[in-house]
Amino acid sequence: MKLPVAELHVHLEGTLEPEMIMALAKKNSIELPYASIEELRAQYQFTNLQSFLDLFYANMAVLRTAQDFREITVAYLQRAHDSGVRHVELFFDPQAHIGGALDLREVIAGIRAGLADGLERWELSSKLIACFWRHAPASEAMELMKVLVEQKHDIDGIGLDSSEVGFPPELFTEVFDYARAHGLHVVAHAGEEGPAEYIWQALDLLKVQRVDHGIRSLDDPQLVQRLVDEQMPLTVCPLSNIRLRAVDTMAEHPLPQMLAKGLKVSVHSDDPAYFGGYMDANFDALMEQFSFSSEQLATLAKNSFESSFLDEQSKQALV
Ligand code: ES4
Ligand code: ZN
Repeated sequence: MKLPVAELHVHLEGTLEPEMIMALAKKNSIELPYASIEELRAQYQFTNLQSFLDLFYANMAVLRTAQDFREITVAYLQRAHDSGVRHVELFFDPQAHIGGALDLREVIAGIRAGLADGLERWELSSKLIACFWRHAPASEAMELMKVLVEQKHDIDGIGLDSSEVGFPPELFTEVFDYARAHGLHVVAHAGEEGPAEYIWQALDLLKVQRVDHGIRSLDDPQLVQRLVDEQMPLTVCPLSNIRLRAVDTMAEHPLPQMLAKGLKVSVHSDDPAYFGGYMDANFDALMEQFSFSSEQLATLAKNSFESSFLDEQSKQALV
């Protein structure tokens, strides 16, 4: 199903399709432990977030040049456009790409060139959000944060992702203070596998403008009340939740409950090449299970635009 929406929770590296991984490995002379696409695809069975992240980080090592980043960005935007997406706020993981021959500036320039291509070809507007790894030390994030700000890299905001349990948001308070002081937008993954307490921390300590996932908020009625009162955006990723076993089956997915409680939820694809599809596939799976009314669909679409970092005028043009 194709609904005009804003995609606010998609990781660029999670759009790397198996065919692209094999082709980039060949081009960049990188040895992968899989002999064929079928062997690679056979790895896509996840038991939790970490089992996915292990494969995800290994595969993204095939990205080696600015042109690689440009090409995968354009390939994703083409697919997003085909699935109804009108505006994208794209995540990427800087820590995955630096330390080798490639400079952070080149990575960002490659992605930005791809985003410019998307605007020109499909009128698809975009923002770029650099995510820090919560499994890495906050000191490393802080160093990188200063580079991002000092060199005035073309970044619209920062996020926090990777392994959640055991890495509470509070560890990154200083990094987020610094980012906000420099006018960057701030979001964080919280309450995907981790407890409601991590969502409280993301709100109170990181002072985020959106919570990525946030499904575990339902464990805490006081938190739900706060999120409803503040109309805090929650970017929910249904296929991701099922494939990572954060939710057992689509029938048990909390999205209908979240909508009914008045939470500001919208639907997103997270790592579409790994979790069974893009925006359209997420809506297909939801519709098959819940047969949302046109009113519910309109709310989800409206929430996606309103939760974006577009200026008011651009939002109104898209809603
Ligand atoms: C991610 Cl599904 C998910 N959760 C946390 N971090 C991530 N990075 C890429 N996908
Ligand atoms: Zn995510």
